[in-house]
Amino acid sequence: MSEHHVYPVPESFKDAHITPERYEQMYRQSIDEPEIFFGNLAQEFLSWDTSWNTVCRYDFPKGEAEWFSGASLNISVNCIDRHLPERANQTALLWEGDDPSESQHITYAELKDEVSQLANALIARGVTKGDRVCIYMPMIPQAAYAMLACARIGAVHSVVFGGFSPEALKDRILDSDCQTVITADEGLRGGKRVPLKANVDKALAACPNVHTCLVVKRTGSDVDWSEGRDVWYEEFVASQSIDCAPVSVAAEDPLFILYTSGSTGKPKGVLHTSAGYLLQAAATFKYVFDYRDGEVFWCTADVGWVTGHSYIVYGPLANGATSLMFEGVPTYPDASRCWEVIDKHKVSIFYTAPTAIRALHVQGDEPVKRTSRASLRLLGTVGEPINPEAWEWYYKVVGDSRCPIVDTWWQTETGAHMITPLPGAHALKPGSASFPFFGVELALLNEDGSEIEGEGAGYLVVKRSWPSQIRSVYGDHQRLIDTYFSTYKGYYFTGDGAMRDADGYYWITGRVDDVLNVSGHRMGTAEVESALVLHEGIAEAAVVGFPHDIKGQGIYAYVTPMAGVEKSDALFKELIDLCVAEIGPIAKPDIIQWAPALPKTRSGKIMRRILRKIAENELDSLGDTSTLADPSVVENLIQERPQT
Ligand code: 6R9
Repeated sequence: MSEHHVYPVPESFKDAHITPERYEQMYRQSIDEPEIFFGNLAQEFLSWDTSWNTVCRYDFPKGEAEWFSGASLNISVNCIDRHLPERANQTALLWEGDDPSESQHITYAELKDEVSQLANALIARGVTKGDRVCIYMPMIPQAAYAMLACARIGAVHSVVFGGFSPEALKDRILDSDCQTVITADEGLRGGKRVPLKANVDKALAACPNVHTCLVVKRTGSDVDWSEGRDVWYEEFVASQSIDCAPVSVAAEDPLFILYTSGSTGKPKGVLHTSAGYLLQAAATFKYVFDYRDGEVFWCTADVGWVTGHSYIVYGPLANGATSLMFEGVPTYPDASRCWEVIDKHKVSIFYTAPTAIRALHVQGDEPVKRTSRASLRLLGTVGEPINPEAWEWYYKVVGDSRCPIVDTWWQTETGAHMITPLPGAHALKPGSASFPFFGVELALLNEDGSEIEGEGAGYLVVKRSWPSQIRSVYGDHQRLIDTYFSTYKGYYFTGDGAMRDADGYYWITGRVDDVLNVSGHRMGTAEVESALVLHEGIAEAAVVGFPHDIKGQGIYAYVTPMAGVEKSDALFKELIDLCVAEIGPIAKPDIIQWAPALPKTRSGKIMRRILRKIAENELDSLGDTSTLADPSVVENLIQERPQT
């Protein structure tokens, strides 16, 4: 957390949407007079069918929050139709294929037709308001059409990242009882094919309620076909009318479910509703990225994550922006790809994850410097803390010391940005997410729940509701209360630790629970452990994170085989395969250490703190080991630690 450099607001941002004075004034009003502030914001950013009775009502201990209740609107109208008078021929989605020779411009007028036809196709298959639709797609325009088509008819989408395994997909389809799935024959990433339809087939073997599977032809490869259930997207959608009357929904009707990992149990279906979510996605998009009419905005996330929801689809489109959607990976065909795409499409704003920046940084400056990047005006990061070295490289080499970097802290549960610099308002400190967005009231708590004033470090909590707040855990409201509103009564608990410096800047230090952040992907240690112990030769497993140069965090698994089971290379491989099969390739352990036993307290609790220290190779600071049932277990693990 070096505080050596502070980068003032550059001259080119002196006329930004939000200046320092405006930030102070707007932030103060958002806290002192939230009804007025958010009422005005809602008028400015969204188009409504009917107006609200109350701006906000919430009760944290009950896990309740309502924004703009009484009002109604349609999310697809807000993202498409209302822009048509002035933007029919403007590019809404700019798609860049995995293969650099492929790209496509979809105008707002075309987007309306595509979305309406797909919405009619869904209606023809019996999908109605409130039904859940699973979207398991590569990064192609149809993924965005699918989300917006659901929104048009009031159906609830559940996008599942295309890198998840059939097993993980099945769990998610069943948990939210999706009866319709939209997918593609295969995906294409970095020149490799991803067997999406085959994965869906495996998942659906255990999902008898799914009556429809719409399949986009992406690669044209052979796929298995279930007559009656499977429908080719192109044929069926093309035969539909391009007119589909949008269904007006209540502000608090659900818009989507998105599964995310927590410290315990299976992933949770985070439920977001309509108006509040769209309002914060839209307002943060405009203010945080200082978006100007006509600019090309590029967020490299996958639509399978919340970042793709809020900053590829909903935030940009609600603002009538041009949003670039990229099918591939930053290193294919080579490490220049991102910068070439920026030049090709004249991208003004580029938003990516620290893990991608680190992966490109190790390739050196040349792949960057051989491109111009003259169109770039602003850079952003999201997903994990960014180390100051990566920040400086991003700033100096990628941005030519010209573009501010917005380091945006937020979560699947928060729906949109919560802590971030505003590029026209705040001097930047590398590694700091800086200040709360409008309406976000933060606190840092001590272990005992008391608030820390001024400078200090503690648990990061939010003190009041914000529009894009998680509304429930799908099918299990009690889990919402237990996870977020019970640890510290009266607060939303983020699961992150943070530090506040003397100037009031926030520095996120990372998760304080058993959640890993591997290349910006959230994963519960418990999920990986459950996968490992599925193996009949394994008695017990404990998983922790360790610092990884590129991924931020790597997965370190301590595995105890059953007595008599050989610790072979074959077993090692079977365990890796199990993690891939149960969760997906992102869950592959980086290190597996055979552990004759795990360090436990006398009451039998695994002492993860010690396992974390061994994984981090911080053997001198194991801390208090006096409660260990058998200290020799730790000695053994240290001696047998694989060299990393
Ligand atoms: C948007 C997203 C949320 C967790 C969050 C925190 C970490 C996200 C960060 C950051 C430091 C940032 N995180 N942004 N940590 N600085 N700018 O990533 O959502 O996948 O739910 O992850 O990611 O630990 O709690 P999600």
